[in-house]
Formats: sequence, C-alpha cells, structure tokens
Amino acid sequence: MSKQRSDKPEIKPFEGPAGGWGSMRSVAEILPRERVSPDAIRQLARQNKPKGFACVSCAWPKPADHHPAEFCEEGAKATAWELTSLRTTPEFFEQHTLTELRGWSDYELEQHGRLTHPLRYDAASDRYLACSWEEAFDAIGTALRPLDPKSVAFYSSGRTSLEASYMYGLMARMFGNQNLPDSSNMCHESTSVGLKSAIGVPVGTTRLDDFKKCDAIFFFGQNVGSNAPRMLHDLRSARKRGVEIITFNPLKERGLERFTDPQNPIEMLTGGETAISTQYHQVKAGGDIAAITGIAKFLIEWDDAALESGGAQILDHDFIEQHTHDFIAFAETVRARDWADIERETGLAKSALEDAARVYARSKAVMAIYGMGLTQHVKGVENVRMVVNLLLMRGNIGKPGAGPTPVRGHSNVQGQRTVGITEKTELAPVEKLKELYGFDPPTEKGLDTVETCRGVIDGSVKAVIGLGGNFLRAVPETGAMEAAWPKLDLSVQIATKLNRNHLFAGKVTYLLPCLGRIEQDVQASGPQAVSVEDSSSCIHGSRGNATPASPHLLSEPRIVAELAKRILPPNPRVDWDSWVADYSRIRDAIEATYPAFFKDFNKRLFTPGGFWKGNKASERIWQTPSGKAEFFAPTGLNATGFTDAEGRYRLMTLRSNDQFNTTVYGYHDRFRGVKGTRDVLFINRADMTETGLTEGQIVALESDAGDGIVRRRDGLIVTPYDIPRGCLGAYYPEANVLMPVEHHAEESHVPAAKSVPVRITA
Ligand SMILES: Nc1nc2c(c(=O)[nH]1)N[C@H]1C(S)=C(S)[C@@H](COP(=O)(O)OP(=O)(O)OC[C@H]3O[C@@H](n4cnc5c(=O)[nH]c(N)nc54)[C@H](O)[C@@H]3O)O[C@H]1N2
Ligand SMILES: Nc1nc2c(c(=O)[nH]1)N[C@H]1C(S)=C(S)[C@@H](COP(=O)(O)OP(=O)(O)OC[C@H]3O[C@@H](n4cnc5c(=O)[nH]c(N)nc54)[C@H](O)[C@@H]3O)O[C@H]1N2
Ligand SMILES: [Mo]
Repeated sequence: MSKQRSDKPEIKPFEGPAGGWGSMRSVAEILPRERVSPDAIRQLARQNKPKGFACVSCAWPKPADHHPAEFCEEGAKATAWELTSLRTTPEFFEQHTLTELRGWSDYELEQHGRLTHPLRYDAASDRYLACSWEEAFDAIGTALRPLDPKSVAFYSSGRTSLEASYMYGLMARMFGNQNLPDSSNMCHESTSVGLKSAIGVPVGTTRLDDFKKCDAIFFFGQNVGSNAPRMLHDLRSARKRGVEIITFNPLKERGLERFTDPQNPIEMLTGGETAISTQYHQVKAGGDIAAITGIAKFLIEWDDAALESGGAQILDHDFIEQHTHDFIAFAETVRARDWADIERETGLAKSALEDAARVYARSKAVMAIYGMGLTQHVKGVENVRMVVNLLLMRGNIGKPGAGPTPVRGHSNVQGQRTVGITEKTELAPVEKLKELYGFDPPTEKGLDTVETCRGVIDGSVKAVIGLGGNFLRAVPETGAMEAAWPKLDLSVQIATKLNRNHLFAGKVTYLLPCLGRIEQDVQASGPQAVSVEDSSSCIHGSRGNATPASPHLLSEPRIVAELAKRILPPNPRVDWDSWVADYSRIRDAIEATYPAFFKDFNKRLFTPGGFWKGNKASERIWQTPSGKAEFFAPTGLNATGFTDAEGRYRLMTLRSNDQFNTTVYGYHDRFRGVKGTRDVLFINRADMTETGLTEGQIVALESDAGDGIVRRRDGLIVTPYDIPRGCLGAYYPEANVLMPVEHHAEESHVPAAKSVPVRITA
C-alpha cells in the first residue's frame, strides 16, 4: 500500500481504533520507504530509554519505567525520517534549479533524504553549489557584521537541544538583539503568556504520575492519537481505573475515541480496545471560552443553591480565599452570561455542558489537557485563562492528580524557552549574563515570529538565520512572505533535509547541513550527549549512536560556535571552542546561568524519567504580582476574533496522521479516512447542501479577513465530514497561504490557525 499522492484519492470513514494493527502496519511501511538500514532499526530500541536518545518527534514525557518499545508509530516515523539512507547531494542540485524545485511538493522535497554538504546559492545558475564550511562561515560573517543588529532575526525550531539553544540565544544577545523568534511563537506561546499571568509559571504543573492520581481529565483541542500517541498509554490506564475523560473537540478524533495498545498482545489478538472519552463534545472551533463559561455557570449556580440550602459546597471556598485573586469579578461575569448565547457560541446544548459540569463537580482531582485547539486563536490566551479558571474553582492546581497540562509540540520547545530563546527581556537572565560574560545584554524587546514576518514583508528585517525548522512554510501569509524573501541581504538555514524555505534565496544564501540528534556527535573530548526538556519540565540526556548521514555534517553547537566567532568581537569569558570540545561545559554554563533549574546538571543528565526542574505553582507558590493565582473575567464568549457572517466560515488548519509539522511523511490521514491526497476540505453535509456543493467537487478557499488582500488556496476536494456547522478543516501547511499575518492571538501573537475567516469559491 503506497502512501504516495494518488490521482484517485479515496476518502471514506476509518472504522479501526487508534494504535492497533493500523499503527503496526504504518511503522512497517515507513522503514522500507525511507530505506533504513538494519542498524537504524536497532536504534529504535534505544528511543526514549535512559542512556538512549530522546525521540525527535513530540515532547510527551518519557517514563522512568519504560515499555519494551518506548516509541509510537509517529516516533518510529520520525526516527526513520532522520536515519533514511536517501541523500540530497550536490549532484542532486546540479540537476535541479530552485525555480524547478519550487514546483515540487513538501513531500517530494524531503523525500530525497538527508543533506550532505554545505551549500551556497549561486544566482547565475539558480542552483545550490557545494562549498567549504570555511567559505560559508566567513561569507556569513562578512554579510552579518555590517548589518544593524536590529535588522537580523535568529529563528529556531523546538527540536534543537538545550546546549545549542543556549549558545544561540547568547550569540544573538552578544550580537546586540533578542530577535529570537521560534516555533513556540506559533504554538504554545498563548500558554506561556496565559499561565504565567494566571499562576506565575509559563508551563504546565503536572507530571506523568498525576495520571495515576486524577479522577477526571478535561481534554481540549489536542489530537493525541496523531500528535502525542505515547500519551494514549497514560489515558488508557486512567480509563481502566475509572477516570472520566471529558473531551471538547470539533472533530471526533479517533485517538480520543478508542485505542488498542500495540504493545499489548492480548488486545492486539482479540481486537480489544479501550474507549477513551466518556463524554465527547463537538464544540465549534473557537467555542471553548463559551463552553467553560457554561460549565462554570452551573458550578456557581449549584454552589449558590448549596449555600442557601446548607448543602455541601461545590466550589473550594477555602482554596479560593487563601490562594486566589479576583474570583468575584470572574463569577459576576459568568453569572451575567446568557444561556442562549452560550449554546450558540459552543454549538452545544445546555444539557451537554451540564453533564460535563456534573463530572467536574464530583471529581476530587482534575487534570486539564490541551493543545493547539486552544492556543491558536485570536483569544488563545483567554482560552488558557479559562482553563485555569475552571481548575481554580475547585482547587485543582498544586495537588496530586490535578493541574493544567499543555501538550507541547517539538521535543525541546519548552526547554528552549527555559534556556533563553525568548524575545522578552523579563524572561532573559540579563543580570546573570552580564555577570558571567561581562557584556550588556540588550533590553529592548526583540522580534517574535509575527513581528519577524512583518519585518520581512516591509523590508526592515534584512537577514534571517534559521536554526532548524521551515520558517517560511510554517508562518502565516506564505504568499507575501515568499515574495518578500529575496529582498533579504542574507538567508542562512541550518537543516537536515531540504524544505521549501531553502528554495527562496536572499542576496547571500547558505544552506548548512547538520547532524540529527540520533547520530553520533564526536568532538575533541569524545562522543557527546545533548539534552531536552519535556512537557512536564523533566530534563533528559540524549546520546546519538547512529552513523552520521555524511562525513561533512557539523553539529548544531559547532555551527553556532563558528558563526559566533565570525560575528562577535573576541570575549575571553566565552570560549566557544572549548564549549564545543566538551558539551558538559555548555551544561556547566547553563547551570551557572540558571542555578535553580539546573543544579548538578551534568550529574543528573541521565536520570531515568528525566530530572524535574521544579515548578512553584505546583507547590502553590504563586509568582504573580498579587502573590495569588489569578482568576480572569473573560471579555466575551467567542475566541475567533471575528464575527460570523453569511458565507464566512471558520477554517481550522490541521495536521494529518502522516506528517510532522511541515514534514509530510505521506498522503494518508488514516484516522480521518483520507488516502492519497492532502487537498481535502472537510465540511458539514448540511453546509454543503445549503451552499449547493457536491461531494468530490473541486473548490477554492479565499481569505475573508476584510483587509482587501486576496489570499487563495485552489484545488480542494469537498469532503463531507462530521464537523460542526460553519467550521471547515484543511491541512497545514498548504492552507497557510490563507492566513493573514495580523490574524494572531492578542498578547501572545500565536497565529490564529484554528479559526481563519474564509469563503468557499468555485
Ligand atoms: N505526528 C506528529 N506529532 C506531532 C506534530 C506533528 O505534526 N505530527 N506536531 C508537534 C507539534 S509542534 C505540536 S504543537 C503538537 C500539535 O498537536 P495538537 O495540539 O494536537 O495540534 P493539531 O494537530 O493542530 O490539532 C489540534 C486539535 O484541536 C482541535 N481543534 C481545532 N480547533 C479547536 C477549537 O476551537 N477548540 C477545541 N476544543 N479544539 C479545536 C482539532 O480538531 C485537533 O484535534 O504536536 C506535536 N507532535
Ligand atoms: N496553519 C498552521 N500553521 C502552523 C501550525 C498549525 O497548526 N497550523 N502549527 C505551528 C506550530 S505548532 C509549529 S511548532 C510550527 C512548526 O514550525 P517549524 O518548527 O519551523 O517547522 P518543522 O516543520 O518542524 O521543521 C521541519 C524542518 O526542520 C529541519 N530539521 C529537522 N530535524 C532537524 C535537526 O535536528 N536540526 C536542524 N537544524 N534542522 C532539523 C528539517 O530540515 C525539516 O525540513 O508551525 C506552526 N504553523
Ligand atoms: Mo508546535
């Protein structure tokens, strides 16, 4: 069964569970497709194990008491993707101009395998030519030094290790800016802003153990079966203990419905499966503020009634009194909301919200798990604040089995922020850096991802360095961004595989190939390890063992060090070469900069299950201005930031089961029943009928942002789907062309990818 694009795509409902034989088959298919060697297959056994390597896919915690195979279908795909035997060599570039390659799909570009040589773009022939590392570093230094530091952006993607990230952030600050946009700016920045202001920490408060202690889980906007499949084990055992799982998601995602554990022979042979959600509420995209308002309205009403009748209180008044601030304003706002409005904004019946509220009211310890379905909205930060409101009402933060549980994306995205990849001065260790390295770190706020996009479009950003990722494909407004990119004086991408960003050149352009995390990284002192932080704030060592894809690859820390040496005046207190010779010295520097989090970093590097960096909110120490956890009165009910209008839809841009962000592994979205295509438009059947669309018809989407700019995505196949009315679904990143740069979360600037205003045109 091929996962290639097909002329006759097949779209029909998938009946199987998440996991199960479908998942085994999918793993079995990817290994030959990437032509991985037997050595590479042996690497899978080391994935997410103590002394092994940390999976390069998602950031879900890696347990101390691991399964025989501590990887999932998606993790196996990610490993195979990195360890492929296919190569994108200088000969490949001799045969293809960038103009030609821009006609290729994301899948085709990466399918040629790992980059092998440093490359310089040659405008005369419109090709990448192999060059030496020295030439590349010198030319990049020459191009960067004369630029105003404020006009340079240092992007990074969340896969990069703590070591490389720390060096990269330091380099930017010594160069003179904090223009450190990163993938987190498109992802959980609404969490970092929302949780920080509500409970004083920018991260979730729970750990794996809490799954064993909770008695209910409220699950918002995260597609666990595709994007964090290892969590299915934790959800399954929670279900087996009778834990209620209440899900809010516009789509019936299979992983949230039922799961067969591929590591359980009995389930596999008997077709046994575990039902995951006990309630499934298909909320409208952007309807979560309203849904939580509805739940809160019931809780407050029941509590008021109990107060009057002398019955048992529903809210935890002791906790609210002792630990929180501004409850009254929140409660007043909720009381004032109208049920008709809540029902309209959620698309759910009052009785459904009552069912959810009943479970919440009788549960003693509740975890709230969430993902991009909450963060990627104009009111994404309010979504996060509503989750906190819900938890605070019954003291569900800072006790076993309870707390906010944002599911981070990239395997080290949370860690990058911990070690200084941030555009915000208040999150940077300014005083420490000054003390340790004797320079004055910039204090002017740097550019985040949205601001970098604005700068590329208006020409104020003159150089972009990308440490991993596929910036130009992941951001909004990809049409205008691609058109503006050639104005850059310098474009440097550090990558493992060719992607669409690399096909757009600046005046000086280099593509630098690096080692992946699964590969051996040998420096002067011997083989090196790196580290990553998972979603639960646990830090893991990771040692690559596979043979590098090419002898010409350099590690990310080495590349950053070479760049730093070219662009910075010498500083005797930062010995970049000695850091690269022995990464434990980078970890010493991280420990010196952040002593509270990284005490005995090198000693604890390979702690089974990782070592926990601590979390004040989980001890009920609230590092907020009031010294308490903050309730927040929502400003409205709708998270989309635009009003509904005739013909205007809310487009959710989604990941398939066969991709990792902009990396497209194949053209099947097994759980959603799509085979052989990504050109799908999911739509409710009633909306089809009303607008006269037929199944299989080819349509286009146009942006309906009201700013007069034409943004269009053609060639979408109308696909009737179980999706709330007024909502549409299409795949990211192909749909990003429809997203205005200015359509982003207030405060956090996360592009609002889960409610993009669009119209359907023939
Ligand atoms: N295999 C694989 N794993 C991955 C990734 C990958 O691409 N592939 N990406 C990684 C990264 S960087 C990230 S950030 C995470 C992303 O993982 P997720 O957070 O799961 O992100 P999405 O796939 O974008 O899906 C979001 C979910 O939210 C739902 N949703 C959309 N709008 C709303 C809404 O308004 N309300 C609610 N309640 N739900 C809504 C969608 O139906 C979907 O189920 O996964 C990480 N892991
Ligand atoms: N419409 C829409 N847009 C979105 C989203 C959405 O849901 N909808 N999600 C957003 C989110 S949550 C995120 S996190 C971003 C993702 O944005 P990015 O993190 O920028 O994108 P990725 O697709 O993860 O990057 C893939 C590339 O990383 C490179 N790479 C892989 N491994 C390594 C490595 O070890 N080292 C280096 N140097 N390079 C490596 C490869 O060349 C590969 O092509 O996209 C965002 N954009
Ligand atoms: Mo992400």
